[in-house]
Amino acid sequence: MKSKKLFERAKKVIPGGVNSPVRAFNSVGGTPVYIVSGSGPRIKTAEGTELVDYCGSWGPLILGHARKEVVEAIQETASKGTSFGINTPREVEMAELLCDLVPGLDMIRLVNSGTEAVMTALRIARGFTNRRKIIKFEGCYHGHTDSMLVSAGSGLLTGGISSSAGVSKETAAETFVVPYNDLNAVLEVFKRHGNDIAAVIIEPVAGNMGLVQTVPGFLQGLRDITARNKSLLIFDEVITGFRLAPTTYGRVIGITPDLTCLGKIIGGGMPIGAIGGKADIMRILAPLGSVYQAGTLSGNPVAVAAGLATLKLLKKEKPYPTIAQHGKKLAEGITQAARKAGIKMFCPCIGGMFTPFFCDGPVTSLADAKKADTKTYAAFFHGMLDNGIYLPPSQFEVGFISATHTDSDIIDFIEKAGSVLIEIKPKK
Ligand code: KE4
Repeated sequence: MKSKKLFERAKKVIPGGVNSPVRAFNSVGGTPVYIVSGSGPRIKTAEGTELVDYCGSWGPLILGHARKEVVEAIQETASKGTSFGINTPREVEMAELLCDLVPGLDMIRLVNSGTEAVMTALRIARGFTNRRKIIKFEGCYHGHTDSMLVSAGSGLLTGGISSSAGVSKETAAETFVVPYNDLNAVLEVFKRHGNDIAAVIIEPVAGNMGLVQTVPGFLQGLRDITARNKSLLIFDEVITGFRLAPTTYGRVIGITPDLTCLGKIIGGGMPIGAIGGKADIMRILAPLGSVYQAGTLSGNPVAVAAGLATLKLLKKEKPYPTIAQHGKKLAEGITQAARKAGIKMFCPCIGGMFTPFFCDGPVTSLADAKKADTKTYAAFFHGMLDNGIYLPPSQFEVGFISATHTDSDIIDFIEKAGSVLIEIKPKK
């Protein structure tokens, strides 16, 4: 009841009652939940119900909710002032640590969100190459900067059309949207527009159409094509940065982009983003260079303290193998349960990221992902919620396992999924 009343009140003073659209539960129906606290893998609703959380604030909480050392770093820092708008020693430490953990990253600029990091990366690319066009991939989400709110145009070689009111068609026309994993499509666009392509931006593991991985050779292909055409390759690692290893995914697979966007985990749950890359490119940023970028709270000491505590713990504890094992066990377990229930499911996983697509696999593009039965996902979401498990409220997002989820949590998830899948199977 409390969540219902809170949502009614919220809708009077916040558009759609939410501060970010996906929280409104429009994809799964029902009343959005309101959370009052979290600890480890668990969250508590306004009604006092405890849920095991597999959304993890959309990725930042790889160490679980309210990790003691992160909270203490926030408290200790905030007690000495929350913001100065003046340089602080911790910003230097954070930039040095990120450049140390991500070889190929010579310089970093801290901002306040993933969107800001992407917006800055695109402006750097355009300023550095003196070109205008960008290539992005269908199904990838890079935050809400205008030139990324674009969907595929009528033809591969025509620029995009805006996917949001308020984005001008001229802006949209400068972004080409091609299918994920389709190198030929990228080559086609470069053949026609190569000398005006400033950058190609991609999520190296896609997390915004559900979990979709690249096919072998695809990312190296992008690296080669962009290098040949003197365009920049941008890896949007807002999700994948420090998710699969105490570094970037690019480092893990040995492909160095020209620019990397970071966020989520590097802030330990506090607002943060970062853009980093090779020194000769990054030096174009003001006050050194001609590309302007600024921010009142950029490098905020409290956010940086939370991020530093998180990164140091990840470097020390390296929870990744256990998280990956749990991801594999969960994905295999629910796939088997779906088979037993006679429901189509393809559940890819990498590290602690997973998406139960309610369709046959493989899913290598947005077109594939759209074959998933979103109604069945919605029923699964609510069935699991009724059983005390919180999943992302959309078929086209990614579930996250943290370092605090235990083996018994995973076994419990699989058992509950088994009974929910039987319950929701459409009766003949
Ligand atoms: P933020 O501006 O939300 O910090 O980051 C934007 C962003 C950039 N790049 C990637 C790959 C992202 O996934 C995101 C944001 N992710 C979504 C969920 N997949 C945030 C949740 C929301 O929008 O409410």
